[in-house]
Amino acid sequence: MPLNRNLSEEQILLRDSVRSFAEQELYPTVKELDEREEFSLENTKAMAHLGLLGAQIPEQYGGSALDYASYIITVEEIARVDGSHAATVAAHNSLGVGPILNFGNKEQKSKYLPKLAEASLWGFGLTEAEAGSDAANTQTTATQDGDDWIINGSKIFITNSASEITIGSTVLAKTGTLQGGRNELTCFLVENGIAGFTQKVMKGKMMWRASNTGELYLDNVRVHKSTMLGKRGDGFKQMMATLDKGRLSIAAMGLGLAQGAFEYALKYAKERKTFGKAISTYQANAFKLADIDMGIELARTYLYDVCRMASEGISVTKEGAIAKLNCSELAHMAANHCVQILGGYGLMKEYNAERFYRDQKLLEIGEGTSEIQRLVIAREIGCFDVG
Ligand code: COS
Repeated sequence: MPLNRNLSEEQILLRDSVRSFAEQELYPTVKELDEREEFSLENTKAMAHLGLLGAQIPEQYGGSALDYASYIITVEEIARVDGSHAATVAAHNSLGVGPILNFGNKEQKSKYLPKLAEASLWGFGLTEAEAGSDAANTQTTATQDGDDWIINGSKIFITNSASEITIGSTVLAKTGTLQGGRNELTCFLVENGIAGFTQKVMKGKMMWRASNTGELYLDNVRVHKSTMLGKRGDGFKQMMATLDKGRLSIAAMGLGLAQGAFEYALKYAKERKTFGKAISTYQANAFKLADIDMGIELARTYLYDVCRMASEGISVTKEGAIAKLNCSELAHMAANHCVQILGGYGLMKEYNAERFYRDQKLLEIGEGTSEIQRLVIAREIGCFDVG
């Protein structure tokens, strides 16, 4: 069990209530949803009802206004039970709500935040077929036409963007070319249902199979200039700053998954006997479990510390990358050891180890691959500032 160290009484209460919700309400459904590759409206509404979709939203807009560490704890607790549902919460708060909350004007906040605090979702339209790690290589364009902008292009792998309760997405588009040939990039808040904007659910995923992932198509989508987020040309920086903090929620998913896999493997290892003894007593297994526990303790301390920086408004470009990289590698190790300890059973869908093993892989790819995290850290420590 995680320690209460460094947590306030409110945070302990929050953690315990989200934990029992995840165990009692979500857990009984997650295997079947994963198997059927089905996003659950009912579970999403239940998470909204608990205040999890409004975690970052100020009270004046109907949200729970949690500090960053508290929000991260909610993601961690859901991920301890299931990656898909944790992805819905993390993507919604960090990437859906985040840009509107941090860069939206009063009208935009008043229009969308109350809905997003309830059971509505919002997508983060950054990634494209030709713009993944090279996020600035956006091919989607927005061309000015009087008071309107006409958007053309497509987005791919966008979490929460194509569900029945999604009301729109933040779309990054090229609005011009800067001196030196770089793209001028601008964000627009594009509502679902407007002419030319279509969403398609992506199926066939290895992991997070019960989360909603969409492909977005924008075919001469006409939006008013008031849908622009912040200033023209600020889009890339808004997206990068959103990812800096968003990576903390991916870290929380890695930490939660590692905790879930650890508890599952430890319980199994204490019950399973070979050669007349519980397999947890064999050094081969005991040391694996000790390594995961050590990783969890260290990762949690660092992550909560960085969350406090984020709550104070301190930039976490390097720290977010470190936390995300560390926790996703921890999740990889924990899920791998968990399968190994369960042996043949670890390979069967009936056991949670198999789902942990598939779900962890996304953490090393989504919101910036592990290679991009190393690049961000290397840039921040000045490796490339030579000569
Ligand atoms: N916060 C705010 N601004 C940032 C920033 C950050 N974290 N990172 C870069 N910027 C700014 C830079 O300061 C620069 O501003 P100026 O034009 O004023 O100099 C501008 O953005 C362009 O930055 P840079 O030249 O460093 O951009 P690159 O094209 O080299 O991209 C990486 C840098 C690789 C770090 C970026 O493309 C990236 O993070 N890629 C991964 C994207 C990702 O995680 N995708 C997954 C999405 S899943 S939701």
